[in-house]
Amino acid sequence: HVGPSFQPTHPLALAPVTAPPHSVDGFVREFLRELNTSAGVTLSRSTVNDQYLSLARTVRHYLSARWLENTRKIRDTKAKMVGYLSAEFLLGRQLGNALLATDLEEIADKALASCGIDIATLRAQEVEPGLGNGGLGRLAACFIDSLATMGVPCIGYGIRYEYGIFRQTFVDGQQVEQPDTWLTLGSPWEFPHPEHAVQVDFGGHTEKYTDTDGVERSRWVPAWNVLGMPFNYMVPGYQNGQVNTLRLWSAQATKAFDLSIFNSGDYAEAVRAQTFAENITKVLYPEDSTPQGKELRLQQQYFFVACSIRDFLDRFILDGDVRSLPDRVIFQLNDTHPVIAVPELMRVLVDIEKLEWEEAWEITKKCFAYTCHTLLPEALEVWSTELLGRLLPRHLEIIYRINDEFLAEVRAAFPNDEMRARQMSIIAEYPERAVRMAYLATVAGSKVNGVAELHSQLLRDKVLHDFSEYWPEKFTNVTNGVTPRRFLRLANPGLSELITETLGTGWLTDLERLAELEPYAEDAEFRAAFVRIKAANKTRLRRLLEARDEVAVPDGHLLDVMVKRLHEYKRQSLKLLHIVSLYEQIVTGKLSADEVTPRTFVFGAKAAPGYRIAKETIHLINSVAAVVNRDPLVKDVLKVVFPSNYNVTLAETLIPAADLSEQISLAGKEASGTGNMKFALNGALTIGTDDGANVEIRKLVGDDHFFLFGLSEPEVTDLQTAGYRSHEFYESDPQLKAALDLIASGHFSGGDRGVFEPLVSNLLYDDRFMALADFRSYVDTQAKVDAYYADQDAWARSAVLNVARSGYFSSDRSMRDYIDRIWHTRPLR
Ligand code: CBF
Repeated sequence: HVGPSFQPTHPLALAPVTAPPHSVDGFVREFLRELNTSAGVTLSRSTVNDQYLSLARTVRHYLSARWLENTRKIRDTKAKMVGYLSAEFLLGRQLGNALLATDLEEIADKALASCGIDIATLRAQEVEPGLGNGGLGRLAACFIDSLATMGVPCIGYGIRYEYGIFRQTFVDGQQVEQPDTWLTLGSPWEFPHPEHAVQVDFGGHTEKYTDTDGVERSRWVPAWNVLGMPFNYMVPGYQNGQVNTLRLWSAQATKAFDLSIFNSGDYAEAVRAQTFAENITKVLYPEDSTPQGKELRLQQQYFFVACSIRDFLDRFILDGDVRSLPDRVIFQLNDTHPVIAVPELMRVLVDIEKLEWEEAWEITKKCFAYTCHTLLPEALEVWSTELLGRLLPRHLEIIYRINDEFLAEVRAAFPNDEMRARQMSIIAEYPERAVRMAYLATVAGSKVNGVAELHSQLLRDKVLHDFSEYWPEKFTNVTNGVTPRRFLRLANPGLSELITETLGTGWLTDLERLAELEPYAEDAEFRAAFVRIKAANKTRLRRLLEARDEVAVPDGHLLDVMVKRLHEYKRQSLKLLHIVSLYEQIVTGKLSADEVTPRTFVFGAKAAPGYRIAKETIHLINSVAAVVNRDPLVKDVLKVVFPSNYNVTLAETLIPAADLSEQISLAGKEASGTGNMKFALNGALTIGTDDGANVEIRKLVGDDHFFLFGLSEPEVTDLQTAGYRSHEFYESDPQLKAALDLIASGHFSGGDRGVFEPLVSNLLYDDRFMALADFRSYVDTQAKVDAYYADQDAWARSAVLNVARSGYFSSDRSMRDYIDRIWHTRPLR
């Protein structure tokens, strides 16, 4: 840093940074300059990639003036910031969002057209950064978009994975994972800052020593270290001139290259340290709800939070007064992945800043809040003390002390209740000694929130019951939300235009204003316009899938869509049973094709590579699709489409085209869901269980415009307690039996009964997520869907009402709730 005392002599260097002129000519000039100077080519010799990179850099110029100003203001005013700590940020493509945020869409279109370039081709050139698995990572991206739009100072901290979520391909219907090489063609949105690299230590041991004041202290003597190199990304607010920062860390070796070993001829050994270090941020763990990859994953988690805490102190606590930290930041822990930040901050405050333990703990408790995103016990991370102690010995010591003091409190509050103390211990003793990260986060966090009303209730009642009894005021709910900029304005320009024509501007940052559309549900002309837009969105999807996946989506079908990670609890298998059942009934003559509402069933899902049942389900979906799609008996009424590599970019075309949104998880298992919100906002009707945020969607859109089915959460619990035997449902429902028997017969596997036997057995004799118990209710409700869809006008009315009543699900509202209930931060303005 040259620092604030640096006095440049040239007057231009003293003036504020300015953006290029907001005009077509200004844009063309910047664009050509980028082509010539950054890409080093003339327009006539440039490739599409040169043009895309130059376009992105051009848009960046418009943002950076605001960005620099924003960052300066945050520093100068010492505004309290949100430090959003998340191992995942599933950003989606950046170009469209940046053009929208800067209000440059039209100018850029014209500017490029005047250069003979179709901007759509350049937009399509962008490879989305897939730095997240699904809902949790995408939620983080929506949140930072909303905070920037609301002018709230925020810094997102995460990991710059060299390979994001794997690219999914299908070979003979089975998922094959390819590396996601998102950086290969250049990454124009990032600003690397090697000079701000941070050292991160690992391993070794601790030792006791007496400091100069005669105080006995512990210190960490690490065994090895790596460097964390930051890459900054701009996070633009929507047309408000605010730009926040996302800082992602990449691991590098402290000593990358050993020249003497290289000279001795051992080339592999010469770069061993580099390879080892870089592995830390090499890949995103392709897991959605079960921990895996253990040691490397813990390394990743510690790596990014250690970098982030150091970075925050260095960049924002310039006077070195760490006691002011709670006034300057609230670190939001996005699930358990960043929770190791708690002992890390304690270590920094006690070991480095030499604060007393008690004072450090008071500060730490004010600096963190924790969001839990799951209800599945296997998704709550635990780290064995053996591993934690080996990798982070000082942190384990700190965790033990936090736990000892916490349990002393519990014992004092509940004397003679040792059972309770054991249940609440941060350290689990069985099946191995391990640290329960959710408990650590709950003990340290100023607040703990779930992500939908039902989820937060179940957290209080079940997963963290003892804690909520002990600290009722600590627990709160913030229902998730989605950014309307990306998922309505960018994804569905037709509908956005109709809304603006009807309501005027302003609704995009005040989404509750969609309620003003309600009366238009009764307006035949408005409905007709809505239906035309839906049809155009279907055509857009049809063209995309034809070009991208070489699949034909028939015209005039009800478009029934289920897109989300493949997981048993989400129950793609239940939807599949419905399809197989319809098919079976038609081919056996139980049902005439004429009686069936023509439907195209779309799936989009990635399965974690090590998740066998999920991968077999993908295979079965593709196998059913292959048979159904070529059977002349059903060809006009049933079509199954499964485009590979579902991602944010595909979602943006798929969701606006959907008629029916499938949200069919077993009640009590989906924490919230956010896809459910995106569909409703784009005018799809939901068929769903009483789970996650479905509950709130149904409450808001109304029972008449939502197809509810299945067991409720208390009914699920009762059935479990009574003893669930899925086989009995199979035996007692001939339609279900016929569908399962057809799969078991080898009909979809070329006569080979063995291929899907494990899946069928799993459903018949285990069925942990009760697909068979909900089958009857599901297919009966699907029949109601068919009947309702026959009345196109009624359907359109319901669809419009879904849009009008979904304003609550904006991530801007979620951010307001976090601010009011947890963060207490203020906008910069
Ligand atoms: O809260 C965001 C989402 O997070 C998950 O994807 C997760 O990874 N735990 C949940 O499964 C979703 O229900 C939730 O919407």
